[in-house]
Amino acid sequence: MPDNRIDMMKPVEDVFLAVDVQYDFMPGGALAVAQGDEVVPVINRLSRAFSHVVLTQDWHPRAHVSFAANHAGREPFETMTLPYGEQVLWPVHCVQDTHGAALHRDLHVPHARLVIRKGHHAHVDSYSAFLEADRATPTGLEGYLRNVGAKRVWIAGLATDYCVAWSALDARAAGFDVTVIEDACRAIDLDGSLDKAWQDMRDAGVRRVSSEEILNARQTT
Ligand code: VGL
Ligand code: ZN
Repeated sequence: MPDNRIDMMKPVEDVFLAVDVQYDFMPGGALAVAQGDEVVPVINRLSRAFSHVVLTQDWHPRAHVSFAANHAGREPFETMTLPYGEQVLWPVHCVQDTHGAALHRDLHVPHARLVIRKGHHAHVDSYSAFLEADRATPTGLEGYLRNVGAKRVWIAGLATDYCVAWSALDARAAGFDVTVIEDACRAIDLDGSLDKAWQDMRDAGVRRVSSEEILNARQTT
């Protein structure tokens, strides 16, 4: 007899989160990350090893509080105290609906199911894909991941020491098992930020692996 039941699909326990693979973080972009473009083919390969992929996109209004240009007399890469804490002031980057905010055209993840856009509130930044920099406003990603049955979150992208690290720390705080894939990330490295990020991630129990370890273990090319 044919089985006509509509079953719930198996929950997806492993989710690959590819962070901010956008033109403004590529060489020549407004907030260029050295060798940022080198992560694209690695992320494409990794994506094929996961049935569930989520992408993030830094997505700021032009009047965003994180832009040095929006503070008289301030220069990019200075820090400033804002109501929610210390904020690095960045060059204008990833402005909503501009080329710089677009995902790299060579990023091929046709099966990505969700794109989380973050940093869209003019007065709050959001390095993390989970919680904005006020440390109070959720993006919704935690609820989404829980809802689909995720247990382990695998993270790669740009930049290691900002959006990747903050996302990894918040994913841990939310109770997920978290792994950062080092060679599928590149860093900004401002005043020791990269060393600090790895230290914080290690202290929080974030695992650090190479893409080769995953691709070998998951038998995918
Ligand atoms: C990022 C700085 C400002 C990132 C985003 O994607 O790591 N860094 N906005
Ligand atoms: Zn940003």
